[in-house]
Amino acid sequence: MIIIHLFHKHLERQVLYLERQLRALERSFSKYKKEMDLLKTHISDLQAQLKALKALSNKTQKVLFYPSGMIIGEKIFRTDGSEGNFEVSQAACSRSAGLLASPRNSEENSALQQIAERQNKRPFLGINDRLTEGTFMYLSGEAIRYTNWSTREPNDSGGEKDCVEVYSDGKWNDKSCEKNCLIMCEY
Ligand SMILES: [Ca+2]
Ligand SMILES: [Ca+2]
Repeated sequence: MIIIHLFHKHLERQVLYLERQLRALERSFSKYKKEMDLLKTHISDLQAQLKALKALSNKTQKVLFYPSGMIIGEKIFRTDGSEGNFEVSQAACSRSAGLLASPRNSEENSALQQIAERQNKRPFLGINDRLTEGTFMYLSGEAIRYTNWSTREPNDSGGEKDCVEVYSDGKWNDKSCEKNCLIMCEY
């Protein structure tokens, strides 16, 4: 009898203990739920701000750069409409703390093509094979990874085509570095 009584007491204590634990858990849960709701509100506020910033950035881009430039990702392509051979173009870009335009992917190439189209001119790229014939490199000496050659280009016709121009369709052609092209810089 005593044993049963003691066991019953023990069970009661266990139940009380568990009930307390459950209440504590409920309190924590409701605290976390409140914090979670607050976080959700913060996130949607941030999303709204980001959307507004993007809209402003698009507008700024149009005001500042149309028709002479474009922002693509973290890069800006820009031309003042003037022309020059490769050396002149390269010097002009570095005077304005930029580099000759070197598209690294199709999005950049397409942006560059659109700007050139507005000028109705073909730009030089910051790419050439002057060091090793047939191996086109960026001005930094780094091997190019993205290319957009036109059919049967580069052909090095006449053995003197070491610079690269962009046709109006965005395709590339190797061309004499002495010829004049649109000066297009990137920043
Ligand atoms: Ca060549
Ligand atoms: Ca060619």
